[in-house]
Amino acid sequence: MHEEMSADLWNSAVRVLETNWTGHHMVPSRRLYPHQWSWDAAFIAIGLAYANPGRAWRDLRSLFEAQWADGRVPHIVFDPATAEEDYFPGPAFWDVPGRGSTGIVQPPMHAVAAWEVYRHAAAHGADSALQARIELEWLYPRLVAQQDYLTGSRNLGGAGLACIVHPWESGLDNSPGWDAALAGVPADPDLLSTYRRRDLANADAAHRPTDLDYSRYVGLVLNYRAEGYSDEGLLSRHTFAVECPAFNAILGTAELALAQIAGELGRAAEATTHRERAHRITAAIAERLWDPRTRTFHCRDLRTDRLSPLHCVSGLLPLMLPDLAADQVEAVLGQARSARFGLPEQTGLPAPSYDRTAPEFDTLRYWRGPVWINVNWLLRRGLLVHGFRDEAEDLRTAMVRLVHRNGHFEYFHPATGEGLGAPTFSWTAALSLDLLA
Ligand code: 2M8
Repeated sequence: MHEEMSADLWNSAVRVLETNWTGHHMVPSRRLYPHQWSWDAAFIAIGLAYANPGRAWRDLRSLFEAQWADGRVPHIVFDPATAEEDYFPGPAFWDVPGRGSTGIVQPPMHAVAAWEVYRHAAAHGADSALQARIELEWLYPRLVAQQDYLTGSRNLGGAGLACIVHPWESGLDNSPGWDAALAGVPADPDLLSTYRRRDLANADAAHRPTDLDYSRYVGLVLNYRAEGYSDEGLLSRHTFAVECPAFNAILGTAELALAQIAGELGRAAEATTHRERAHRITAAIAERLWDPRTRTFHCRDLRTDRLSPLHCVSGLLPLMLPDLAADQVEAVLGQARSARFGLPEQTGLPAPSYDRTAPEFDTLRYWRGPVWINVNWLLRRGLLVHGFRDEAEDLRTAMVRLVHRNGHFEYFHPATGEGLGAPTFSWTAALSLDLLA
């Protein structure tokens, strides 16, 4: 990689993160997403670990200060300085007591992020190392509570996996993986006429979820909200309940990061417990989300107890788990290399969010085809975990080249590489720093 190209990309990434810093947290992008998002904060911290660890800790703290008493970390922390009409659905719609957050979650990337920021702290000097220790001590019990919520209250299927109760919880909002489960969610076309979709003021409608999707998204929130976001008996009164392979692979990876953190903090017994929990999560993913016919992972709809037959990039992410059985590792690698996802050796581009060969593949519409840097960063991590160094390096180079050529966009056209969505997007910038380091 040319030094000049690396320096350009590094500098532009730092500028994006400067622009999106509010003084107390990072926004994903200024106009489209004017609040703080949960898993964005984790990816952002991973990049800030190189450029500004103080801000990484500040951002994680802002998020965890909004953690609920039951351990859930909300998917959005609302900025009181932002007007209600600047994002839909905003705080009045969610109607959470205290009104500072939503009531749903996102993938628990934060233990991984905290460990990454901690691990790099000493490179910034003794004060940074000292601060990192204090922040890690502060975060550790909160990260444990987050995991306990997900493996406890959200273990709706009873097998030890976390169940998501809204597509927004996956982070892969309109992924085709949810289509079958969403078909069972009542869509009230009149519901949306009472609200205004703010996203369409800042993005092309063809690149976003449809109105039909949004009417279901809104209906699901209203249903969860009606019982104060309680998970008690949720399966019998909620129309969307899914076990996602990506969410649960991150859940298992988080336990492994917690084991490292606990070890560092001198809590050896707890470290052992976290490793055992990671092992159990891996076993449950292998048991419940693996389809021997397609030889890959799929999401399970708990309401029908069926696996989705579709191939989403989420099905590749259990590769992050070191205990995954060798035949499953080989099969997932085969999927990643196949025409469906075509690792860079075939396309020169990172993996798309959805199967290129499927009829629903849509080059523009958000999580239904475009390339996203965060999931490719996770996929690369999986490749490294299992020793596929050449593939991991090709993927890293493809990501760096894509962002350097096209800018720090939210997502990218999976054939041309053209940037789509928000143009100065925080996690694209932050992860670029990690990929360059
Ligand atoms: C997208 O989701 C939000 C809703 O949470 C939206 O569409 O308004 C997703 O890409 C999600 O993964 C991401 O965390 C969020 C902010 O970047 O935007």
